Amino acid sequence: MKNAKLFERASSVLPGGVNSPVRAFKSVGGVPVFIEKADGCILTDSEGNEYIDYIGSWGPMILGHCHPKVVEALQNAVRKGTSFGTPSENEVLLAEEIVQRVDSVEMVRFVNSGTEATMSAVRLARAATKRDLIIKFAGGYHGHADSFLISAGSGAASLGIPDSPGVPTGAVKDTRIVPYNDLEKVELVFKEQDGNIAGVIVEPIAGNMGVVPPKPGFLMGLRNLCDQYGALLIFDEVMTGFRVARGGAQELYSINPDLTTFGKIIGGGLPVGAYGGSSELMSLIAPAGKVYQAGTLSGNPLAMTAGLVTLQQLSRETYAFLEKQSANLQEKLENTAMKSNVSIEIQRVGSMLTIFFTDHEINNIDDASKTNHKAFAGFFHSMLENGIHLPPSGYEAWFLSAAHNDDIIDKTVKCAANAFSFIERDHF
Ligand code: KE4
Repeated sequence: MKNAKLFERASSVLPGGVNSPVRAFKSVGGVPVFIEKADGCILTDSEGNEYIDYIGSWGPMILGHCHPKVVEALQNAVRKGTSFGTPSENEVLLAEEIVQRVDSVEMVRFVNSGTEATMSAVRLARAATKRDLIIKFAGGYHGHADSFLISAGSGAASLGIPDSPGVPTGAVKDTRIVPYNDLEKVELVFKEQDGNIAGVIVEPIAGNMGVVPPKPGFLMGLRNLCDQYGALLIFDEVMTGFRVARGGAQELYSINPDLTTFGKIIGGGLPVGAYGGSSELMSLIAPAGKVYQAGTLSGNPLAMTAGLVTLQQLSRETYAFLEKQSANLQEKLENTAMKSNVSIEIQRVGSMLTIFFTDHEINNIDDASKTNHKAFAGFFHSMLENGIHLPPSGYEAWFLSAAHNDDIIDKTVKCAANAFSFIERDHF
């Protein structure tokens, strides 16, 4: 009952009872649970119920919650102060850690969210090229800055409001939308707008329409078109950065973008975003250059500490473990669904995956929107009742952590077997 009472109180002081729309369970129905604490891959709600966590705070908790080294480092850091508004050593150390891992990045600027990172990267691309137009992909989600809120994914897609009221036409007149994985349409826009495109912003692996990997040649095609027409390629790696490989999606696909945005994992659960690229490009950013961007809490010492220790724990062995566990989960879920005659398509890259209730491959937001979201909602609640907390939307990615061991995977699959037979029996 406490969850319901908390949600009732929350709903009178917070819009929709939450601080981010997707958390409100709108697309799956029901009352969200209020999490009181977490450890490893286990969440505990306000009523003491435990859940295996596949939200992972939407990506940051790749090590699992309360990793001892992160907790210890934060405890030491907090005793030295929470924010100075001055340079501090850990922001240098974290920047060096990112630069060392991502070949295309020589310099970074820290901000406080993925949204700030993407809006700043787009401003920089426009300043560097002296052009205005940006290409984004339908179902791509780059945060809630005005110019991105058309055909947006994630919570916007979940709520069926990919275009938001309050966004003036002027803010989106310079944004062109193209279907994900459709290189021909991108080339068409470049031809039509020759010399006016400042950049292309893309999730190198889409994670906000559910997980939709790039088709072979798609990312290289974008790289070549940007080179041909003098535009900048911006990889939005807020989700994929340090998630799918030690150097992110750009390491996985061996593509060097001009700019990269980061978030989530680099904060280890505290609010951080970042954008980076060549020293030449980044030196256009104030105070080195004239492109203005600022932030009271940018480079916050606690967030830098949590991010630094998290990245330092992410060894190649950790990524190998995450790949093994995630592949094992995928295979067992596919076999279990088959036994229940439920058609699913699991799309996965590394330790991020989505179950689509459909019988074919998903390549863009249109495909994703035609999958059976009612079945997902039924599956979601059956899993939640059995102690598995999935992301509350069929347009989101599940995230595994280093704490998802074999017993956790087996318990997940066992609960999924019940959930699939519930779906099959009730013919969602
Ligand atoms: P934030 O402003 O939420 O830190 O980051 C925005 C963002 C930018 N780029 C990508 C690729 C992202 O996935 C995100 C945010 N991701 C969503 C989850 N799909 C955040 C969850 C939420 O909105 O509550």
